[in-house]
Amino acid sequence: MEQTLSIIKPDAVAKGVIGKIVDRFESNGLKIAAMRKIKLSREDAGKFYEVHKERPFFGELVDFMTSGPVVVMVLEGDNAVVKNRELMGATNPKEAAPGTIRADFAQSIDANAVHGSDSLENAKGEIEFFFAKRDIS
Ligand code: DGI
Repeated sequence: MEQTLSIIKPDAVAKGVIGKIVDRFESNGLKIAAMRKIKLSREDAGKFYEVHKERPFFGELVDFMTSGPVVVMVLEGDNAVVKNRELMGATNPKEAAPGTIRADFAQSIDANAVHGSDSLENAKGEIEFFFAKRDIS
């Protein structure tokens, strides 16, 4: 059984599709093991996306991720990291396969509805960034 971190980003929270996105996970064998709605500080967002610090879009990414509340979740299930990435679709919603979360709910490459850990190792660190052991069940 694997765990991965998912974030419903500010665009999707503002559109009122938290429930629809959570349904995609639950309907596809991913259990919600932890869940919290929060507003990221600029410091949080910068730390979370530290790997992208040198990229030209880093400033926009921090602006966007702090533009409104997000929902952070731990998803649990067989092959959870890859399964979540498949359900999300490609980073750019214009390239995301039909029926994926980003194809159905995202507008643009930055306002792209969801985040998901891209490896088991990163999932561990990202889960620890937001949740204590006792928050996860
Ligand atoms: O793991 P992903 O979210 O699919 O993609 P990633 O880790 O390559 O990038 C993290 C986020 O950074 C992505 O969800 C949106 C943003 N981003 C990535 N590439 C670009 C970008 N934002 C802009 N404005 N332009 C980009 O080329």
